[in-house]
Amino acid sequence: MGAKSSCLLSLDDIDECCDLTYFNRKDIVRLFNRFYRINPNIVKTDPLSARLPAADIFNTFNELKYNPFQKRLADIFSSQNDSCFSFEDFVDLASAFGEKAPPEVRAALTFCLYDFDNDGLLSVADLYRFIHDIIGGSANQETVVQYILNEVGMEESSSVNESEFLHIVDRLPDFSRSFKLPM
Ligand SMILES: [Ca+2]
Repeated sequence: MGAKSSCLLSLDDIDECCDLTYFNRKDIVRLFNRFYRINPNIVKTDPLSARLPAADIFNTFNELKYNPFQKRLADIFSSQNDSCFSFEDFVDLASAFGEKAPPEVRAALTFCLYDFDNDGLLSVADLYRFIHDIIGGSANQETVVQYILNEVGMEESSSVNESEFLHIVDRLPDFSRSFKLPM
């Protein structure tokens, strides 16, 4: 059944996905097959618009299963804000974190992940939220926050906007190698 799932997308559908992402036709078909296999009965009713719980997708993909940002990813990429992904939502996520995405695209997405209160600024409050939600409560929060502030040259009272953040990660040699999610 899964082997035939790519027939559910028209060539126009596939090309549209290619136009909107960093994927080629082969990538789109491969990702669709993986998406389809999560719940064939639902996906075949409306291949492009059917929505699957983000949690089901995260649990199916080893690349996402242990990602500490699952909730943030669901918040950012669920186009209906319902913690579910259509195939297009899922492809948007895979593309933005994919190996073919330019580093500045991944950096912008990373900024969104860290901006927990979605106010367009990375603030000390976001850093505390990051440590609490992602690293875990056992960390010495103030020490970690101070370390990060020192590393990025931020004052305790200041915040960083997206372009400043992009400038910061541009100086991090490991950034373009890390923060990838090849699927
Ligand atoms: Ca913020």
